[in-house]
Amino acid sequence: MAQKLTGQARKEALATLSGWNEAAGRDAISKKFVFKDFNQAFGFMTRAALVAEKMDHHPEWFNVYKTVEVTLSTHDAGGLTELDVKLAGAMDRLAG
Ligand code: H2B
Repeated sequence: MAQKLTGQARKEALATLSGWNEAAGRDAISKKFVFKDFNQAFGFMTRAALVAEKMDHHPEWFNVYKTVEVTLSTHDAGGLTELDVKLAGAMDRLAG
């Protein structure tokens, strides 16, 4: 099972991402994606869902019109792991 990211490894992993913040009150990262319209937002969610399913690692997310708020944490590990950082990077690439 993936191990929780701590210390220097955590610092280095988070440094590879941009626009992601450590969530308040829990061991997770979050980012608010804002698209041009609902089509773009939902297209992103569709593509991200396919990546997530392939990884067997799934986002918590909330969509309103053209915004998608994403929170990533590894439930099985009870916190942030390399899987979350990997999925965050993939989402950034999909969002362009
Ligand atoms: N997604 C996330 N974010 N965290 C998990 O711990 C997790 C998951 N576990 N997707 C997976 C599914 C697990 O429940 C299945 C059985 O592999």
